[in-house]
Amino acid sequence: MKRQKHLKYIMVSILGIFLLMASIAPVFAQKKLQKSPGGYHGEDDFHISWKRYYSYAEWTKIMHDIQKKYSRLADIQSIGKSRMGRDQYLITITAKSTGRHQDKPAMWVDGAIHGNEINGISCSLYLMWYLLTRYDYDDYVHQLVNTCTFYILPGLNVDAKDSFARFPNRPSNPREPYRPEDNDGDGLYDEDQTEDVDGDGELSTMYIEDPKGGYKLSPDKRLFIRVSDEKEAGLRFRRIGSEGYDNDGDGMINEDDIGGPDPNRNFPYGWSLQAGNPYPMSEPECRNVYEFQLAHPNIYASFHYHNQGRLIMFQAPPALPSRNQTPEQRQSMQEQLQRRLEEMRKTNKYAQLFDRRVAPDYQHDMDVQTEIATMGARILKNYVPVISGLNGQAPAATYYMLGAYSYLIELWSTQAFEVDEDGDGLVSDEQYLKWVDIELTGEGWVRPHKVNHPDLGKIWIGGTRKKHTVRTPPARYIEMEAFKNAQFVMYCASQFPRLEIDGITVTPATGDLYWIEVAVKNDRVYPSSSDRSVKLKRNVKDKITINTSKNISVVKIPKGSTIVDPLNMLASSEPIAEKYAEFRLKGKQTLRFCALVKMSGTQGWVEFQVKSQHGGTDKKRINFKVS
Ligand SMILES: [Ca+2]
Ligand SMILES: [Ca+2]
Ligand SMILES: [Ca+2]
Ligand SMILES: [Ca+2]
Ligand SMILES: [Zn+2]
Repeated sequence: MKRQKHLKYIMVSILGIFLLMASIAPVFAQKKLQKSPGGYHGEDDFHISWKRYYSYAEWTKIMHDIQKKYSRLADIQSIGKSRMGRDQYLITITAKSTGRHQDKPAMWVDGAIHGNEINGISCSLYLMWYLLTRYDYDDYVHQLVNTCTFYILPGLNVDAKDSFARFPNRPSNPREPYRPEDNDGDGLYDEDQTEDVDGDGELSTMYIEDPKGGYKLSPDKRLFIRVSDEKEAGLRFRRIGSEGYDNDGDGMINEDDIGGPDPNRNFPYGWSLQAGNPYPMSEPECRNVYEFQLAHPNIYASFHYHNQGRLIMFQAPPALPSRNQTPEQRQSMQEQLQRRLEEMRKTNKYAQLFDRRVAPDYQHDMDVQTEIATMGARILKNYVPVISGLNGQAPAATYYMLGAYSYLIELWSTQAFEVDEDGDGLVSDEQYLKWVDIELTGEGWVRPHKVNHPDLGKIWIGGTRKKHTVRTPPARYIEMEAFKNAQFVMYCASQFPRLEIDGITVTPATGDLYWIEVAVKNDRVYPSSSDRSVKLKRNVKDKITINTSKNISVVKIPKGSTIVDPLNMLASSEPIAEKYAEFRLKGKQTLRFCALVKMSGTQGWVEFQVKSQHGGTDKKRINFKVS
């Protein structure tokens, strides 16, 4: 064995081998590159205050202004109009100097498909701003914007979100696109909506004094609480409901509010009539998004911002049907999983494992999503990764119909993190008020107060949380959430596939024949195409092409793995029999290819080029001569 190795060494050494690297992307120097983490990174080159929410007119102006300033990196378009005729503006971010946006792997980001979830707009705008302002200063951002495209649609449901931002509203309303619906069946559409009766800018709850009522004021007079002792003396109240008038005089208040079907049940995959009515893609706001995505097969992954609950909801491959498992077997499997996770968390507290068995040809997608979710848990800190559902949701269509990895982020929560001291997952009014007092320094609560109501006479209003505390954070917390989330999106984009020719070796065979071996690697988490896109036949295969000097020809060899190194039977390669071979590279995978070439004369060159729809291109050449 030793002797053979020695022989081989001698044979190779008679060749002078020179590697020439052909650089693909030209290098663009960063004139303002900041090397100190404590230094200025450009954000104030275009100042945006993150200490407030914006109306549609305001945030679309911000988009247009920043695009003008960074026109070499950004373009704006309207992907279509909402039901009420508002433009859905999308900003496309990529360095134009390094290629066209449609030729680079892209991240889709949208916010506020539910109109009340306007912190999703803040997060989308923040990502836009971070990428553009830091491009010249920050090497990481520079590379991302050079090599990827970001399609950012800050406010998807533009009608409802504008109403939510500008007018007094409950934290969870208005939510749906403005398709007229007759909720009370009286033949009129949206004829009795909520109103801010006391004009304080909040939609709170109305109570009326009633000796037989079931509510009383709490000792500190901030809450309406249930009466426990019937005999106890004092004021009693009856609860009426949300602030508003009886606009149509039918004796009911707020019985026919604005808003149609749930837009995040309106997408085609897993759609059902009950939630997504009247038919898939019936809402123009959703259809415009899906049509844009269909027309842009370079979209590799997507983020969809919602609130609330601090969740990283990712699309996973379909679960294998459980084959006649008994409940006991099922439970034992879950316990095993739990034990493995506990073991993993001894060394990484962010480790994740998910209870989903998938078919072998989906395993890589499952592994990739697990790895990404683990990093998400680390970057976002107090967010919990979970597998997302189908049900006509936007991310389900992205993954299952387009083959792009997708993530639904539930932003913010006062529910289990900021306020829930006893950790039972619920927030009592008392716990909430403690948060208001300590961290919001008194803001965030509507105190009960007397009001004259035109229909009801003397009433009380109050005893509720204010709009921007429950589902949309108080303005002071916007940037904290937005920054972490921008980091996670950027991390994912940084893991988009990148194909590289790693090394080329030349080994003499017999006479004028030579084995050329080339390694192609992808050291990113994501594969060159998802398992799902392969299933959908939407993936474009990666391709390796061989070129040679005139005196070198590629010898035809049969397909199938070839052992190029007789000393190492495991070092098998796929032969490039003709001019090219097609393949698919998984995340963190290296594939080897070989070609048998015949050379006349004493010197020549062989060049390899790889081309991948999402993983870019690379080219390397090897010159060799027999000395
Ligand atoms: Ca009606
Ligand atoms: Ca209605
Ligand atoms: Ca009010
Ligand atoms: Ca009414
Ligand atoms: Zn939502």
